[in-house]
Amino acid sequence: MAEIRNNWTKEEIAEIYNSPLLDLIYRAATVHRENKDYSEVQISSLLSIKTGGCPEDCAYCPQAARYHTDLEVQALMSVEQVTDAAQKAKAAGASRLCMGAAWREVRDNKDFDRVIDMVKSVNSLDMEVCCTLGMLTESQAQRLADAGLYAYNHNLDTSEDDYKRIITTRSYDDRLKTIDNARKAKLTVCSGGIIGLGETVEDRISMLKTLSNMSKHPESVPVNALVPVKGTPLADQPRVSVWDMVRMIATARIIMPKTVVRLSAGRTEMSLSDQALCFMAGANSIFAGDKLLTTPNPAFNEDMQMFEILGLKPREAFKNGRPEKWSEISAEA
Ligand code: SAM
Ligand code: DTB
Ligand code: SF4
Repeated sequence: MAEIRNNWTKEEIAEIYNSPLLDLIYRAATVHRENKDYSEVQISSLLSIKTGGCPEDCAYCPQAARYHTDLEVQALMSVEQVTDAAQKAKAAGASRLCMGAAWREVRDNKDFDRVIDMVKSVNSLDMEVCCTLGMLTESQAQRLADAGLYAYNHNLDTSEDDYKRIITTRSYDDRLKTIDNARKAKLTVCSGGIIGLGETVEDRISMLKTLSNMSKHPESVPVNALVPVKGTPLADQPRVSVWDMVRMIATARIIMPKTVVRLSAGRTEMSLSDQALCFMAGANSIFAGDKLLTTPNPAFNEDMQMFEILGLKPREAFKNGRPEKWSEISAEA
């Protein structure tokens, strides 16, 4: 079993990231096999519960109100709509539902009361419930936890130094504070980033250092490839190469051996063999369903065919216990 370390240096991470590709994949696959059932892949379904009209200026995001994208703005869904979508996702094999809202932060109002009811409803379906709602105070995190929330997603997106180039309406420290608030409420943490924003390899390494130096590693780390959207400042960014995706995933797997590493946005541009390499390099989660939050994702049937061909199986929900037993849960094994 690999040792869990929270003191990785930039030099060590860079050495791993820049090692010859096949050595890197071999090492990551070895760590994966020592620490995980490598044939199990978690299927998470995404649901945009409130779409567009966001006041933030994240340069990659089609939901920022200030950019002119072809997005249809949608007010907060009803609890019934969410329950219905969750049931469908569960029937299709998803064990986790991640609900996303285009909010800067959570406010203590009727909308948040409704999200609390959504969390209760999805939790009662025996699915792991995840939310990504923007910034959060400790008491809001506690309310979500009390309602049965399993995980909170809050991505770092890039390195601390690069952050100001991508987002000016909040700081890296704001981001870290919210993650800390989720931790204080004993929620599991899902936090990762995006590659293809125009960042350097050093930025990627620095972000991986921040994640792996947290006192507890995030239980999930999503690795997103930028989906360039017309109307956003990053619309013309070239697509990232699959090799960069593989390097990010493999490095995350090696330095955070127990974490669920998610091959997230960008799969529509990847072939089956590209994705197979990512699974080999340690990815053990995907978002399934033909839509991410607002952009396309491979069709569910295609993913099931891919699982069949690669001999992968969906991971069941709550493998490490239910939220009532938080004290007994360490990292997701
Ligand atoms: N508003 C909340 C927030 O920003 O935390 C939650 C929703 S936000 C859309 C969730 C995450 O989606 C972002 O942190 C970012 O990592 C990812 N994301 C957004 N647009 C993307 C894009 N075009 N390509 C890849 N990932 C994207
Ligand atoms: C994550 O890291 N990626 C997901 C989820 N967490 C919330 C979101 C990807 C969004 C891609 C762009 C879109 O569909 O709007
Ligand atoms: Fe808003 Fe989140 Fe999009 Fe940023 S990433 S503009 S906070 S929805």
